[in-house]
Amino acid sequence: MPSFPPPAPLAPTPSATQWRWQRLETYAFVHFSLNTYTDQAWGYGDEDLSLFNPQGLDARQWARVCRDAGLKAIIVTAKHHCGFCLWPSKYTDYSVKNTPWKDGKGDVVGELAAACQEYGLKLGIYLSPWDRNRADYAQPSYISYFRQQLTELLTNYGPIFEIWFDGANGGSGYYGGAREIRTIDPKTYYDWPNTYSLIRSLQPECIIWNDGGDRGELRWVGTEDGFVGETNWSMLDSQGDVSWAMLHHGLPSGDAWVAAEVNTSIRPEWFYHPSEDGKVKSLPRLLDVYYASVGRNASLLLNFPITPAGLIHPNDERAAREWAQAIRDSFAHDLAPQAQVSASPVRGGDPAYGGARTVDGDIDTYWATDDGVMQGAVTLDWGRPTAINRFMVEEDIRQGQRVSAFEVEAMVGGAWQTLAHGTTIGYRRILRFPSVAVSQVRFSVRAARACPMITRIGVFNAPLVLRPPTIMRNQQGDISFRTDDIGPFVHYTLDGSSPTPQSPRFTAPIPTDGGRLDVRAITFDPSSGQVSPVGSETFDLARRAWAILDTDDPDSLRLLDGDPATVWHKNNGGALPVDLEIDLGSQQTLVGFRYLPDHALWGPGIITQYEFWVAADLVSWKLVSEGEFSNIVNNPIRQEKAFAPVEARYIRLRALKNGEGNDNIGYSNLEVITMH
Ligand code: FUL
Repeated sequence: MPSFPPPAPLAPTPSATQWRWQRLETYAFVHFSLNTYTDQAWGYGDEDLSLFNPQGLDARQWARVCRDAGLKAIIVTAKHHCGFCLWPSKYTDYSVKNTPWKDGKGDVVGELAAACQEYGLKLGIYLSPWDRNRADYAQPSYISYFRQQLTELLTNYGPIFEIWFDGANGGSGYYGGAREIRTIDPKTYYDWPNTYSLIRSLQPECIIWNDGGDRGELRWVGTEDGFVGETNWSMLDSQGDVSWAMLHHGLPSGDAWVAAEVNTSIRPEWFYHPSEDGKVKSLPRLLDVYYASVGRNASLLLNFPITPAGLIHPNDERAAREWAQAIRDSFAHDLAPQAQVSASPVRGGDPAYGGARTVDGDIDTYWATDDGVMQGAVTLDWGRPTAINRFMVEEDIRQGQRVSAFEVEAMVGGAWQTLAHGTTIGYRRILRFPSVAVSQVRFSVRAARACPMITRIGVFNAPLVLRPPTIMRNQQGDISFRTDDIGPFVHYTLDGSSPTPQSPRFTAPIPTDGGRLDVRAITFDPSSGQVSPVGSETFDLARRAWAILDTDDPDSLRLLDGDPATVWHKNNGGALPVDLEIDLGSQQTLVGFRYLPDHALWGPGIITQYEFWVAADLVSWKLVSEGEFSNIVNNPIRQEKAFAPVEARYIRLRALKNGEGNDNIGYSNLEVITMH
């Protein structure tokens, strides 16, 4: 028992619900709807109900995979933007009850609720505020409908731990046959305060996520790519607008506790698309997501697209299991409790607040300094060289988030050297660095909002995990690779076969004949013998003879250099549409195109509405594809559109709209797909 009084809490602090939620750390999303059967990211609301027939649906398989992957809950898209309901809602015909599945007697939400209960998981609900099917969307009566549905979902399926209100709102849709664009103001239209009261009355312990016009109890982190800012405060202001930077970093001066939830899909898109079966995130990528979410004071909501049969795909299941195993292996042996631990200064000189409290396995004890003392250090001494490559640290956030700058140093061969710097800590911060043999580690708090309260320090030596290289093809057709790992080699094949360390090693760009290619590559660490997962990319004919028309800006060639890291921007001096016209150099049979936007974090100029035109002669253009790149702003992945075969020499990608509503259009890469 401390003889010296503990520090006073530093407002704001998490509610009991927020604290319970934070301790879940990782949980799952499942995306399943009519989109699953139409290969779409966003259904329009007029999709045929007879398409929905998941003959092999097994919610117990979803729950088993999630439980085995260490995920603590599942949030299901009970209703996505298309308005289709996975439960037999009394208030619409557009639901499972009018599908062939189980003769209309099925209930996906009900089956999942039972499976979650059986596997010890919590259940969460995604209910899209935007409904592209509903005739009265944008009128007041829709809000009653929305609340009736919410009432069904929060009444009939047991405890709901989280409710998810998506931010995508208003726009084009079927709307009961009107087929028009409807605009709403998400701040006023949904009347959130009364919806929140309804939630509280039905499920007082349910946590609210809302990106649809009001502050929830959790926040989106401003990207669907699986990472929050390295600086990540769990606070925001309760009033006023929230900028993207605030979503990504929180606000140290914020007066409300609104912690970060990182949401990302195990594949590029949220719903199932057969073309993504080979695009499941690799183990290194999934580990990056873990370190950039749970390792940065956020929780992780990891999505599994459900297949048309009604299952988590075996590739996704394998990836999730490998990922969970790698996390278990990385943190299996905490070296910190084996060290002699000391701290300076210590609150009131009382050992109840001493350094040893950071390694005692008790989340209710901590190292703390005196009030007003914002700096101090904890030293761990092993007395002999010990290999380490991970440092974990946790604050007692129930007393408020405090630390804003810290440093980790190590005694290496008799001298102190810096291993890593950090800003915020929060619930948990994990730092990675190359393995190094150290005899001591010193963790120093350099700045804080109030005296630091550190509940845990962990030190680990995680197994090395290599990542597949980025595969690129330039305009000439040469192949090259890029790897973030330092030291390992890249080995590749150009014929679609699996590469091994005996395959050719990449040293310089590889010239090719410009034909179609199926390239595969690995990174290989000769010192440990370790090999990365295989990366793969298919390329159409090289773009050797391509010429970008109507520009003499040399930077425009960036959209043909094959490097996803380079971009070119074009505008018309104020007016849309913006056309990108290209001469392919010869007549070809085209069947589709691929567009990679400026996908840097919040890269500007992402095309959301497009037209794709072709011509044989620059005079008689023909429109061959048009529509939206659904969800591309939040998830700026490569878009691929197919169309009926057409002979053409010229192509035009017309940007009708971009994410910002201006005429600045960004292109990282543009390719065509030719018939073969
Ligand atoms: C986004 C939606 O528009 C996507 O389709 C997906 O549901 C994702 C989780 O949220 O905003």
